[in-house]
Amino acid sequence: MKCEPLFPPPWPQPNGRRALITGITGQDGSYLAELLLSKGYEVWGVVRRSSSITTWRIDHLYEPPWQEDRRLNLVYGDLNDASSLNRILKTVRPDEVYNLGAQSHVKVSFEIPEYTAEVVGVGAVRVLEAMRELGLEARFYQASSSELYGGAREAPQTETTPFYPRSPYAAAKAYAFFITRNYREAYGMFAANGILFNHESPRRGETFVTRKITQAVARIHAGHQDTLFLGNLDAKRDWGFAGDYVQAMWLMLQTDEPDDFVIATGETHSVREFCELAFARVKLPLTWRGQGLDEQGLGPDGRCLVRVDPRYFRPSEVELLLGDASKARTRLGWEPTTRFAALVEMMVEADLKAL
Ligand code: NAP
Ligand code: G4F
Repeated sequence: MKCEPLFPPPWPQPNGRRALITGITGQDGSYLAELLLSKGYEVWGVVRRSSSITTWRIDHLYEPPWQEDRRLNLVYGDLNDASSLNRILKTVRPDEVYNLGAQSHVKVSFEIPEYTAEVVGVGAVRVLEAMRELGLEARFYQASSSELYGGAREAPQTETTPFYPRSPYAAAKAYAFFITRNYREAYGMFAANGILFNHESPRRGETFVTRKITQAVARIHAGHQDTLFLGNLDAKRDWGFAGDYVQAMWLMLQTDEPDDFVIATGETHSVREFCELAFARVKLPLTWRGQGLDEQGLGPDGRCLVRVDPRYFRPSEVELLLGDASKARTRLGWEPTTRFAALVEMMVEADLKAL
């Protein structure tokens, strides 16, 4: 799939600042790289070795290594390999480090909990410790998550809502959150946590529920697929647009004092509502029939378009996430620009176009 740039070139004159991004090949890494390039940064991205090429989200930003004035550089490294992180930080000496790399799929984390803990939890301290040992004065951003709230008793969730992780992924993110705060308090490092609620885009991984739905809608509309199989239709999420959320990451590293911020839209919707809006976009309004595992989403001609498959249920589910980003609004001047209906439309349109 080809990415439509959100912050297109030409890049402005260099601003003399250098940023390092782990997870640059992911959804957020690609938008953040674009944003930083559009602000004049020299951007370095950590890429892990894979048997197939994983750079499709940043291919439109690629500059060959022989281009002398190139602004985007990729280096091999891995959050599971402290020596690679040490070497990269020592040679790049960035001003800002964005730690976005992760095994970021909650359901998969139940299947590979130890690996998830290594990459998501220990990976963060590997970066922080390498920065400390090198005496780097770089500012550090940790990609914390609303999954930390998991089974929280209050909604909306704010920076003071107690954490209640409900998956190996969330437990690992809790370690990363607290170690980031600890390095700030213990060593005076500029280390900030962005507690980001779900954010989506046409670049979202295909196994996250929003993209799975919009891709299926496009395929069903084109006659390439019959039915979409989903898990819990009633889970509710506060879904925003990734392009807005990377702006918040950058803003967090431009403050006078490091702090932790919730980033969210303040609206919550169910998976079911996401489906309804996405199918309606291609003139296939859904009617729900049946209960539980037998529930079906029927199209206007009675065809079964959505079914429930228990394989997509999680051993422990997060039923409701809803964020209150008042602190970010007041202190960072951050506001989301894209609301739920516009997000669904953007994603369906992109998947229709990509077919
Ligand atoms: P994503 O699309 O899954 O991207 C994850 C990135 O991490 C990819 O570049 C991946 O590389 C890289 N990665 C995986 N394992 C690694 C390892 N061992 N060493 C180095 N890099 C590794 O995730 P995203 O949606 O962009 O999210 C970015 C970050 O924000 C993640 O930490 C995620 O947990 C967190 N977060 C996301 C959301 C959200 O709604 N999107 C909300 C809150 C927090 P490959 O391309 O090689 O797989
Ligand atoms: O799209 P999801 O897989 O995202 P989830 O679990 O909320 O995690 C995402 O957001 C977190 C921030 O809160 C990030 F930290 C994390 O890295 C990731 O980006 O699932 C959303 C909801 C869940 O309740 C899930 O049970 O959708 C429900 N769902 C229903 N059917 C499904 C499906 N999820 C997936 N992936 N696939 C389904 O078929």
